[in-house]
Amino acid sequence: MKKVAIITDSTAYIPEHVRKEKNIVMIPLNVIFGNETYKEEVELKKDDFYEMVGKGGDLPKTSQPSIGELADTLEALSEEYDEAVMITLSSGISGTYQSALSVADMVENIKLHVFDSEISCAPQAHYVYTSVDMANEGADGAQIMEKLNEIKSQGIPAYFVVDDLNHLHRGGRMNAAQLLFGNLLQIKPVLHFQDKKIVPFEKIRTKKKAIGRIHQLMSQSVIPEESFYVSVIHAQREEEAKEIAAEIQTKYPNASVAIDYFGPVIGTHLGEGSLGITWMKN
Ligand code: MYR
Repeated sequence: MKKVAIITDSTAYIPEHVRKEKNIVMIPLNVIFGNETYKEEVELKKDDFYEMVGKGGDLPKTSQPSIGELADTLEALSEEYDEAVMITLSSGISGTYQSALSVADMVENIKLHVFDSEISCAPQAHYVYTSVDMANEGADGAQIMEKLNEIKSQGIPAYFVVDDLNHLHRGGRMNAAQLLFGNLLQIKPVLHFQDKKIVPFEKIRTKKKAIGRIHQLMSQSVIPEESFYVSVIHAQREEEAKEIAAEIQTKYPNASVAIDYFGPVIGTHLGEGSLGITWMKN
């Protein structure tokens, strides 16, 4: 029996060796500096990206994968697979999901199921790993989609804080009215996703207090004796992320705590110095 191919976009930031090991197909989004377009994670890795931004000059922009690239990937997969499940970043922040849906209608030799994660980064990767495990156990595309929707309906808590809200404002990923309301630009609000979009969760004055608030939200939502998975996600703040991860690990010895990164596309919109924490069932 043919297995289901599992596809995701680059913003799940699944390291290359894990993608290879788990046979995950990754479709990159693009970062554009002036006239140059780079496929993130392939032509532009995170450290080079943040170095380029740090040098000043043109501020980057981002774009979704082209329909042609998606169609070519599907065409190639159809040689080996009858079905594929593609997990995308939120349709509220990128056109990737819509493009994948159009391609699903175009391709003939493979059935493409498209799942809108309604988020990005580590929570998106969690949907991908669940899909891989199910596909390896023989589940078909419809069964995988059903499970992903079940996880989504339970929700994956994810909160983040940025150093400078202007990046989100400039990239149009946060509503100007929300930003200006209550002078959000002067403070460090805790952000989260609601209805596929980024919105302020709570107004907090400093980053330290914002991280403290996220810890508090975690303690209200997890059962400390149970095992669960936590990801601390950062944009070039590895030491800070390690400290946060160590604190979480000490408080919850049964948790598996990982450190992940905001790569070039997400980093374009959040900016260097951003930190996020997400937790989910193992
Ligand atoms: C595109 O150009 O299609 C990509 C746009 C990406 C917008 C990213 C906005 C920030 C997302 C933050 C995710 C945090 C997850 C914990």
